[in-house]
Amino acid sequence: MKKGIIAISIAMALLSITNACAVNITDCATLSSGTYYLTQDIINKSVSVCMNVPRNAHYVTLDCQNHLIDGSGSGYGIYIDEYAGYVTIRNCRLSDWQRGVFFRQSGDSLVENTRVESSQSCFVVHGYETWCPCDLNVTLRNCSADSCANGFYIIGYTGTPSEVIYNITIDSCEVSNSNAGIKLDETLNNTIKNTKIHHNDYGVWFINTFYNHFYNNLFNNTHNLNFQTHNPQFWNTTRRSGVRIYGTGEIGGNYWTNYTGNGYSDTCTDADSDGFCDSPLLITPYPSPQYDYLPYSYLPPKVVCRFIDCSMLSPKREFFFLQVCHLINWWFCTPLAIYLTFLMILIVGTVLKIKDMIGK
Ligand SMILES: [Ca+2]
Ligand SMILES: [Ca+2]
Repeated sequence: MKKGIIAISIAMALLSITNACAVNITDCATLSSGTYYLTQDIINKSVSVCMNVPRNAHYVTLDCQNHLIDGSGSGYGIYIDEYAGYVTIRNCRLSDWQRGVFFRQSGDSLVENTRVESSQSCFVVHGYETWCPCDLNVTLRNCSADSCANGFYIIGYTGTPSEVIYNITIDSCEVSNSNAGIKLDETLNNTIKNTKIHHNDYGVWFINTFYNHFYNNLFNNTHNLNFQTHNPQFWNTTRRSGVRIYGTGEIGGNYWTNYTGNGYSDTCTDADSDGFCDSPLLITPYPSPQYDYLPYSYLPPKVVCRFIDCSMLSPKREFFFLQVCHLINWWFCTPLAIYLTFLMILIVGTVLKIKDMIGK
C-alpha cells in the first residue's frame, strides 16, 4: 500500500513536471526550448513571422494538433533561425504565406505530418553561411505541399562563392499543383524517397546540385524533370522488398508516368514479369548518361511461390543445401507433387493398416 502511494506520488510529480514544460498557445509566438501545443486556428495573420524559433534555440517542439496557421500572403509561417537545432514541428497546417516552414541555416530537425498550401514557397531549407558545405540533417516526413511556386525548396548560399548544404531528406511526402515541386539549388547528397510528385509544372528542378538520391517516387508532372544545370544524381536504390509508391512489387527505382498515362513505366516491356521495366530509363545523357536502372513497370510482378527463402545460401559454398532448398520449394509449389505426396501417404497408410489387420 505504502509502495503504491509512493509510486502514485512519483507519477503525479512527473506529470506536473511534464505539464510545466508543455505550453498551450493560441496565437503566433516565440518558441524557446520546450513543447508547445497550438490549441486553436490562427486566421489571416498579417505578421512578418508567426511562429519564431529564435537563433540558437534547442529542443523545441511545436505540435499544432492539426490547427491552421494562416497568413495574408507575406511573411513566414514558421521560422527556424540560425543555429537552432533539435526542433520538431508536427501536425501543422499552414496557408497563405510567402514562406510556410522556413529553416535559415539551422538543422538537426524534423518536420512531420505537416501540410503547407497556397504560399510562395511551402517548405524551405536555406543555407546562408559562406563557410559551408554544411551538414544540416533536416528530415521532412509525411509532409505535403500544394499550390506553391516552390513546393520543397532546398537552397544553399548562392552568392560568390556559392556554398552547398547537404543531408536533407524528403520522405513519404506529396507535392502537387506547384510550379517547381522540388527545387534543389546549391545542395548535394539529399534523399528524396517514397514521395508522390504530381501535377506540377516541373516535378524536380535542378540548379548546381549534385549526388541527390531519388527512389520509390511517383513522377507525374507536365515536365517531370527540369535541368537548369546537368550534374550527376542517383535514380534508384538496391532492389529489395518494400512498399511501392505506386503499384505492387519490390522497390528499386521510380514510377515514371504522365497525364495521358503513356509514360515510360506505363508502356515499358516487362517480359520477365518481375515488376521492373526490362531496360533502364535514360534520365539524361548529360554530363554523362544517367539511368534509373530499376524503373517500375505498370504490370504487377508474377507471384513467385517460395516455401523457403534460399537467398541466404551461397551457390558455391553451400551448393548441396541450395539444391535441396530449391527441391523443397519446387515440391511444395507444384500442385501435382503435393497431390502425389498425399496419395503416397494414403497408400502407405492403407497398406500398413491392411498388414496390421492381416497380422491380427
Ligand atoms: Ca489568409
Ligand atoms: Ca522486367
